[in-house]
Amino acid sequence: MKFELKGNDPQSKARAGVLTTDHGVIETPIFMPVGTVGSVKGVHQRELKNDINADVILGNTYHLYLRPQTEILEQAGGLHKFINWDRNILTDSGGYQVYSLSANRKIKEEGVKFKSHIDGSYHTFTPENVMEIQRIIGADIIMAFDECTPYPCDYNYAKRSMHMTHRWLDRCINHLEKLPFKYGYEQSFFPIVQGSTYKDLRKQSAEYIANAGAVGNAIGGLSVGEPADEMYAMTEVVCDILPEDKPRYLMGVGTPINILENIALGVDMFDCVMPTRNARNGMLFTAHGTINIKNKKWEADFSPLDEMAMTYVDTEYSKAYLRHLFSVNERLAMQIATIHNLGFYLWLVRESRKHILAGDFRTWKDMMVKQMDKRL
Ligand code: PRF
Repeated sequence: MKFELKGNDPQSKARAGVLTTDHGVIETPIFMPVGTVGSVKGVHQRELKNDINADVILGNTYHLYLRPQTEILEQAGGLHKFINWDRNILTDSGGYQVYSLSANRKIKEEGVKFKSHIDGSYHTFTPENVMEIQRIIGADIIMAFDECTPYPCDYNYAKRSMHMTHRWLDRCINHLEKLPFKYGYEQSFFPIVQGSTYKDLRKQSAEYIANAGAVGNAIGGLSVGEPADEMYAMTEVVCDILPEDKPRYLMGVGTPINILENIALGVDMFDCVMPTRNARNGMLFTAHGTINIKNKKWEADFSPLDEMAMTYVDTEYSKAYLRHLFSVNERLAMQIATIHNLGFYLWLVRESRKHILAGDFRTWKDMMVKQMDKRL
């Protein structure tokens, strides 16, 4: 993997870069649509490519390990082939899903024993087997196995957990060295900073992670319920320590405003279920604020979904039509809303990149944050 910085915003810490892997080029800042179980819910791979133009999508080790299971993915020749996606894929390690989804889990130094949310069966994730599973899934970017602490989190718990995440990182790295690439292309490994909402812990963790010398670094444990200002304070501490010349990935963030604010602090990569999940509930993101398309207010509004026309659905369908589809429970409603929201998120990061390169990102960002902070 190669990462080149192409420009910096003079009024903030925002950067524009180019990340190149064996599956293509990713211009940063980037947003990665979440495709948990091998599909970005509600959109075809063809739409992701041709209409939304996603360069990279996310998969989850936890879900793929439970279904279709690693043997099937191995027989398929990896996730790219299985889902017919020849662009980039990043897999999360399960270090978050295990905590948020499984009915039951026991965290120990060795690893995490958990109960499947599907059939109640018991499994164990360790730093070692999670690396093995991610080799088989075959994503271009794979993540360290970590513990994501909840919010709020007691200082002593956060500290102990952070140290365990660091020891787990060493185990991930040692084990990966013994595991060759399976499918003839490179996989890049990203470690994850933890430390809850404590500046001293975040600083310590960022130093530990920076020392690992990985090709890219991630920030975890944020956007778990803390106020936005606390999130930004943590990102700032961490970005000031993580190496300048490596991509920085903020996991599971966030709203369009969160994304712009974190870009301004030096983050390059984002993922979040928000554009897809909220779309399925009828929430549309636009440059002028959010819309709940289910409201009666849109019943006879025949104007295009979004005048800014980031994807074809924005001009081909009206607000009234989409509202109708939601009210009669048609699945096309979710598909249209999902394409719109992902198109908007990708537009937002691409527009950010243009403004970083033009040198006026900070001014544009402040204007956009004000403009998007509305309910229409
Ligand atoms: N760790 C991992 N994945 C994650 C997170 C984390 O802390 C988060 C936190 N927002 C989202 N996804 N492995």
